[in-house]
Amino acid sequence: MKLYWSPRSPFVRKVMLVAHEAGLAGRIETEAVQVTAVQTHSRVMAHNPVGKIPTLVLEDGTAIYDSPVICEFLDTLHDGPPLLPRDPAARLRARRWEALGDGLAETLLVWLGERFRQQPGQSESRITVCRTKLAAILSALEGEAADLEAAPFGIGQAAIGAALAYLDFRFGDVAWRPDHPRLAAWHAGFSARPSAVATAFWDELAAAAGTEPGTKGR
Ligand SMILES: N[C@@H](CCC(=O)N[C@@H](CS)C(=O)NCC(=O)O)C(=O)O
Repeated sequence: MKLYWSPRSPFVRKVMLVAHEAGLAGRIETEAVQVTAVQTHSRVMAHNPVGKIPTLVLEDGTAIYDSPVICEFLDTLHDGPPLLPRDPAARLRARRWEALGDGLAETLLVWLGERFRQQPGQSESRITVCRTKLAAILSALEGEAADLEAAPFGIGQAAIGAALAYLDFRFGDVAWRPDHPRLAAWHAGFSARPSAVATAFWDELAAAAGTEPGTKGR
């Protein structure tokens, strides 16, 4: 199976985290593509009319998107501990955690989009909304850090771990750790997992241009 992929996408990273945790990474061929809110990619569009990554294409041509659906599919392909809990209450909580992580990633992508916009087109009010949401999400996650630590690693931790790593990757000036010590401790443990090490973000565009991550390309 082939995954349309980028080393700079939090949603792609969530899928790859799940693939590594499930022992499936070796079965996934990746094709690097660049898609943004202002740039489509013909091969991604051919499989996914929404034009977003991650998009997974199976051997028989079946396309699977978006990241929650891909993760649910991958979880059916292995016999290890499930990434989506079978117990309904635990599953509901894992899905909510996934929504929190994905919501954080979406918020950061909107913020990044504003940052790329040239002045005077930049929307201060949009950036303020992103900051407000970021503060609220971090506060909610700080309150759940003990549960994130105690629960078996799953889809929720993958989404939240990827989104917090994206915060560090794109917004290194946001010092979120001092006010969220339990979440910071949990994230340190997440970052040390082999799956997290294997899927680290990488901004090849900024590297090629000799600039900081987040100043070129999405
Ligand atoms: N809900 C989607 C979101 C995926 C997403 O927004 N991906 C970004 C890259 S990080 C993208 O493809 N952006 C292109 C666009 O906005 O058209 C998912 O969970 O897979």
